[in-house]
Amino acid sequence: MSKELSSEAMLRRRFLQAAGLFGSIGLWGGTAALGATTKSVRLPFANGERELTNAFPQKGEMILLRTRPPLLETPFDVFDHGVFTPNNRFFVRWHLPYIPTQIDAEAFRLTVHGHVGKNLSLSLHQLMTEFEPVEIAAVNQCSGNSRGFFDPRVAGGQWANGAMGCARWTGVRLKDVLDRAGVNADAVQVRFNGLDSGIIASTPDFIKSLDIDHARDGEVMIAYGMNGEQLPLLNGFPTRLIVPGWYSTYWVKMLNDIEVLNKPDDNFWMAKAYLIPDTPNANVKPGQTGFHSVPINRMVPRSFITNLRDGDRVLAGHAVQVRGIAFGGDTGVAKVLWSNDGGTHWRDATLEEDHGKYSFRRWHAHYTPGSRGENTLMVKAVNSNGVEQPDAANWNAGGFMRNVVESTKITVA
Ligand SMILES: Nc1nc2c(c(=O)[nH]1)N[C@H]1C(S)=C(S)[C@@H](COP(=O)(O)O)O[C@H]1N2
Ligand SMILES: [Mo]
Repeated sequence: MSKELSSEAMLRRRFLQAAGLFGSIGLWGGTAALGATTKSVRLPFANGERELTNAFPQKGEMILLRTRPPLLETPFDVFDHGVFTPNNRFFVRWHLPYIPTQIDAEAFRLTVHGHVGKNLSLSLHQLMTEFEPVEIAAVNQCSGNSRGFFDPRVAGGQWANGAMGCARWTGVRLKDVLDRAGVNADAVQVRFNGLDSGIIASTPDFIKSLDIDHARDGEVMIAYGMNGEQLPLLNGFPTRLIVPGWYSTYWVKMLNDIEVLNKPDDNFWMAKAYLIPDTPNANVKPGQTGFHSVPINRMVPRSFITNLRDGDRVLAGHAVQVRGIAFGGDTGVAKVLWSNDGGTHWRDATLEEDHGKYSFRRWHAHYTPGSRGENTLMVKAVNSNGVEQPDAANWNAGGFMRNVVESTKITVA
């Protein structure tokens, strides 16, 4: 897990320096983002026209879904360049309009309280020096990634497939921090809150909770580093929760408050929002009622072709490489299958380097297009629990957990 942390002292120095340097960030996109660019893209569904923006701090070119609070999607071609999504192209999603634009890294404190032996108030320096640093490669994916493809359409951010990314997260185990506070025997859940808030007091603060055993599993972590750098402000500087294998609604950003609870959290964001039907693949029929709902939780496998897209042309008889990314969801990728005949025959793709079970995994295959005409390429991941992507898309009113087998329609010329 921490094999890349060859010099822990050096690593800590780097993040501390970064925190000092970038501790306060003044300006960010705000309304300046609108009209700052005329470039646009067309996402592959109705009403998919979007502006491309460069107006947000520490961010390169992103697809603009909304300015305040920001929703920025990663342009899909970014995923063709490597396993790790660069920090400046990593998607951004916030719920509440007030996000601090300046954070004093020296003054910042992470507090731990509630049903614990002793309350903690930890500085960034303490987090980086008093706990063992750990690193994990993990996919951060919005529950509503790909929501724009739902048919019939559903309300919510109309993302294409770019509300996901994979990074190497550096930080400390949540377990170690909880152990220092000393969790009481009656603890049931742990609740996480960040520095963002609603402008009007009636907007419920964005807070999420995990069961106590999950919080203490040694994998859930408090990260201060992302791909070897500090976290971009919009991805949660200075610290965020990492919940490997779970949808990113739990990955609370600008995390400054941890509360140990002795009863299940019934706040809005746990009890009312981010609920999925408790059915296979969170799948129901439009209009269906009477099913049981549960908080969204573990991710499911997905895979994508990243170097060819709908409408691309390839030459008959000329070998091309088909390549892309896959992830297993809450466990590793066991295999990636691909088809060049619309799903009649499937073949194993070659898996590339394994960066750990929660990471993207690159894959490739060699494809020699046969007869001329339209052709449908497909890709399907099977995870190491034997779970494979479904052939038919799921549907639910929240637009959550899409993971249907993807198709790319190309022309053989
Ligand atoms: N503090 C805070 N953390 C948050 C959120 C938020 O609104 N506020 N949104 C969550 C959701 S729903 C998603 S998809 C991820 C997005 O993470 P990113 O912006 O770093 O890509 O942040 C999560 N953490
Ligand atoms: Mo999300």
